[in-house]
Formats: sequence, structure tokens, C-alpha cells
Amino acid sequence: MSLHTDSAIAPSAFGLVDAEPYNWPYNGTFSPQTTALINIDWQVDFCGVGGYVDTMGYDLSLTRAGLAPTRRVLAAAREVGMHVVHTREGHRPDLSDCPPNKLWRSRRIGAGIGDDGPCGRILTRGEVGWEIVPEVAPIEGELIIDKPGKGAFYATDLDLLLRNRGVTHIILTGITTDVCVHTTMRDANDRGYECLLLSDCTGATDHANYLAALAMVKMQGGVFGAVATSDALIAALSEGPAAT
Ligand code: C5J
Repeated sequence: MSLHTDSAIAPSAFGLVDAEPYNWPYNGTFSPQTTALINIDWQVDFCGVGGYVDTMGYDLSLTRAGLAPTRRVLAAAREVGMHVVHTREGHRPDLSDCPPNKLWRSRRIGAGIGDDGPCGRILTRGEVGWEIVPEVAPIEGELIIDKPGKGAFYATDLDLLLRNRGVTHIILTGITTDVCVHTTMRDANDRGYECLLLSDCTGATDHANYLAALAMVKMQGGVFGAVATSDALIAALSEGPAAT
């Protein structure tokens, strides 16, 4: 099924966002009714003290860097009535949805999924570490997708929920850029969603990987979509509906 049609632009469509390697979206306008802001895994486990990423020994300032701009983007998206989605990576307490190789790898690096840590059991649903941090927490009415994998479409009903809402365009924030954000963006692009990644609203456990992940989105003319700053998106939203 094609997501994009030639139908009339929604009355509240916004104009182009200044982005690379093309001004987003490809089809000139986007509207809050057909756009979802998807916030990937802003969980204690990925950006909080005592969580999974901290236990693995990475620098939390890298994964926390996008919190303040994401908070501003969330406020702007809510203001214009855009769909807002939050995802959480985590496993059932009995770990029956955790692939053995993922479990093995996490234990090998000293942060075993399901093991006890300062924020409860690592990457386990219902634990403190699995919660979304307060700075960007969901509010009532926003979708929350619990996912066992890296990509938000894998083993979830995200695609169905987006299509039923008429969503054709996706704006991404979240962590980590090179893992769950990238997997979700690649999959979304394959499914025909027009994607924009906000460069200052994402971070990786390794800065070089963050830069490489942004570069990969932009290669081949925007093979997975486009990249913009939060300021560029907010400017487009603030300018109001595009002239039709
Ligand atoms: C990882 C994620 N890095 N949210 N998950 O395991 O990127």
C-alpha cells in the first residue's frame, strides 16, 4: 500500500524544514495530522545514572545531550497537535522475548539483561531503568510502544497504529543514534514513511558513531531521509501553515 497520494494538502500543512541533504519533506509540506514525532528509548537504561549504558561504562553526557532540545521539540509538536509516540526497549521479566545471542552479548559486556543493577533489573519491563526519563516523559493520550528489539517496528503494532492514524511522515528523536534510532529509521524508510532525524535530539555511546550515523542517513541523496536541527523544525512549525 502506498503511503503517499496526490490528494489535497491538509489545511494546516507546514512548509519545508531546512535540512540536509534536501529540505524536508521531499513532497514540500507536512501536517500534524499525518506526521508522527517518534521518541526512541529515552529511558533511564540509556541515559540515566545506574542504567544499562552507565553499567557498560559509557559517557552518559553523550546520550543525555539531546534531552533539552527534545523537550522543546515535544512542546512544539504538542502545541500543533502532531501525533507523538514514545518507545521503550525492554524484555518481559521471564526474558522469554530476549534472543539468546542478545542475552549472551549483554552478559559478556558486564550488563546482563535481567540482571540486578542500581535501577532494578537491566532492560526489563516494569523496572526503574526501563522508565522514560521525566524530562521527556509521555503525557496522556500519547502512544507508547514497548519493543523487544532495536527497531520500533519489529514485533510491535507500530506500523498498524501509524497507518490507522493516516501517518505518512515521521520525525525522530532518541537514543542511541547508531542503534535503535537508525534501525527504526531504516525500517520506516523501507515502509515508505518520509523520515527526518533531528541531529541535536539524538546521541550515541560513541561520538564518532553518532557522526557516522548522521552521515549514513544523508548519503546517496538521503538514502534513509533527511537530517535537520531542532531549531529548523521549530522554525517551520512556528511559521504556520504553508501557502497553498
Ligand atoms: C541499544 C538503543 N543501544 N536504544 N539500544 O542497545 O539504542
